[in-house]
Amino acid sequence: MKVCIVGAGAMGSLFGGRLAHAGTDVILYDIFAEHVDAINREGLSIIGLEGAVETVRPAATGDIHGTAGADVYIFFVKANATAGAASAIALEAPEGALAVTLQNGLGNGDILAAEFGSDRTVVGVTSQGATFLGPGRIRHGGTGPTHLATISGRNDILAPLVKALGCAGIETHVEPNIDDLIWSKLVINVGINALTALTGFINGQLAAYGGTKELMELLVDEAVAVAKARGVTLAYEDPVARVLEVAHKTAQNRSSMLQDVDRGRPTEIDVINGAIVAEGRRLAVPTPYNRAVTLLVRALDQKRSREKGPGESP
Ligand code: KPL
Repeated sequence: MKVCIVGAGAMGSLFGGRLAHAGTDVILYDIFAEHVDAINREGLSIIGLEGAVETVRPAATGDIHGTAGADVYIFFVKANATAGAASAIALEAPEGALAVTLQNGLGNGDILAAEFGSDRTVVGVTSQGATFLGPGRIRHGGTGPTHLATISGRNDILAPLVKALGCAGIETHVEPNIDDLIWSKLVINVGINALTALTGFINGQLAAYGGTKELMELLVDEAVAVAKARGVTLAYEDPVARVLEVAHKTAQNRSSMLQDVDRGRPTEIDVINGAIVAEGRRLAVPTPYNRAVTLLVRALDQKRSREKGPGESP
């Protein structure tokens, strides 16, 4: 089986690196030329959970034609790049190849399904964590299960991918109620990501200050009300307690949204808190706090893109 990772940032490099290490034929695709060059020149260094450094040698490319011929395409690009990447990859992918999203937020599966068809589109959620350290270098920050399902419900076709991921040390399960798990992860991101992006706090600091802790609870309560109106069953009893637990367990993390702000890249606010606002509007559930943080993070995004000016790369 050949796997193409579309978007080889921290998480894409982790999945691609682990798969390559276990003997799967992997190609990492990314537009960050220094990262691609470093991997092809010196390999990909992964600082493991216990601190040991392992260097693996997946092939990497910045050329879209280099992605041709894979059996599985796993998308890890930022949400605002999904549509462009999906339409470009669909031209290279063989008939019958699977398109998998393990990205944050809502809506990526629908974008992939529009290009690849619902039979070939796989949505999922992962509890793995990784941080990008620099070209050719990542840190594996946390581990946990990964769950997958096809949009069409034809989950038998997932067996080879589940096996390959398992062999790579990425515990993976097929989960028919994947929407519940995607929402369960979304609620966590709703409570943590925007607040860290706005304050510059690492995850663990959110609970240490009254203002951020209270706002976290308000954001999560709104998301839970929207999830209930949509008929979602969350994977935990007490959502606020769960978000606080994740913030505690990932205390030293700079959330993915804070890392985007750090690096001057557009954030995923519209598929996280913005998605709660959009779903809330559709289901007549008020979401004023999520709307407020969405507007603030969008303003940060706009400020950064104005400062950067046209034509500058991220
Ligand atoms: O998923 C995450 C992210 O940063 O996007 C959390 C769980 C908040 C960990 O940082």
